[in-house]
Amino acid sequence: MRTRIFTPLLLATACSLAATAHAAQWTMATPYGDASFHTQNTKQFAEDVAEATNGELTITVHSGGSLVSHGEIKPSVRRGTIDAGEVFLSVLSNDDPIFEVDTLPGVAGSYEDAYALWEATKPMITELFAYEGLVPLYAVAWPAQGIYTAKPLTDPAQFEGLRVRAPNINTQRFVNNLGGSPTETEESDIPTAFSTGRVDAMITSSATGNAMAAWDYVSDYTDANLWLPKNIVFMSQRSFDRLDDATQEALLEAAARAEKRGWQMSRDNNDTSTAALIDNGVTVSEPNEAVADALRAAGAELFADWEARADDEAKQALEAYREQLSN
Ligand code: PCA
Repeated sequence: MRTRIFTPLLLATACSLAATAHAAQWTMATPYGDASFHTQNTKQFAEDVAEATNGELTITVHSGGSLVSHGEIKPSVRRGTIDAGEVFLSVLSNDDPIFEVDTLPGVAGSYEDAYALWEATKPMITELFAYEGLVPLYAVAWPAQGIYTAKPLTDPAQFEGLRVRAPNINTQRFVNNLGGSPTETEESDIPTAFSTGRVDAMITSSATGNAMAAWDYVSDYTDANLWLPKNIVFMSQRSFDRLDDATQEALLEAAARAEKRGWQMSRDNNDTSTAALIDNGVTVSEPNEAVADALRAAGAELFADWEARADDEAKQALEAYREQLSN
């Protein structure tokens, strides 16, 4: 019986099966839709990987939460149900306050500073991911966060009772500090939240305001430059370990390129999105002094709250970032 296996035909079949089994096909999920520059960057990353590995690794990106909901993306990669994922980093804040250090006002208010903050906190974030069998691939900032309202925001008293959509817990705390009433809503649910009257205002970027056609439900964007929060793209260590050395190398190299490209896309998108908001009739302005003071006070409270929860390692990472800035 055994000799039969070595007939030429069977041998050929076995070889082609081995070749097929060798090529890896990964599944990846992101909560953000195709209108988001993050998703465009991630899809480009997947294309780059396929090209650089000659198809040895193909990554199918399921966007807009179509495969896995935002909250389930990290657990799914951890369990191995999917190989890779993208999330808004600060939604992981329940695991550790370091994940929301990029949603604190007064820490990093420019792309340069936001990138330096990423570099300073990356070792700790990588270590925390490693405990869960996960490996960060790249992270990219959103444009700075501001406030969308249905009338000009001229007086901090307008925050009183205002129902404000926020993308994470920290932003909800910030809204509370301002006297508003926050609700956490996924980006893709923003239009429904407004059309059903669940929210009056939202905190997000020019990019999301543009992608979600903010002009359909608000009139004003106060470009408050609150903070530049990031998305993080990561993979399962187990999936990575199954790849051969050359494929691993090509994947990491494509990730480095995606990070670089993504930060540039974010800057460019901020310009085009701000222009699109204006073109569609949204009034874009900077906060007046009274509003800026209120935002500063709410931010100081938010920061004190973070400091009370963060451990020494997180505070040291923030310190390292600050030292780097002063050099
Ligand atoms: N857009 C995403 C996250 C931050 C941003 O600018 C959102 O609002 O959900």
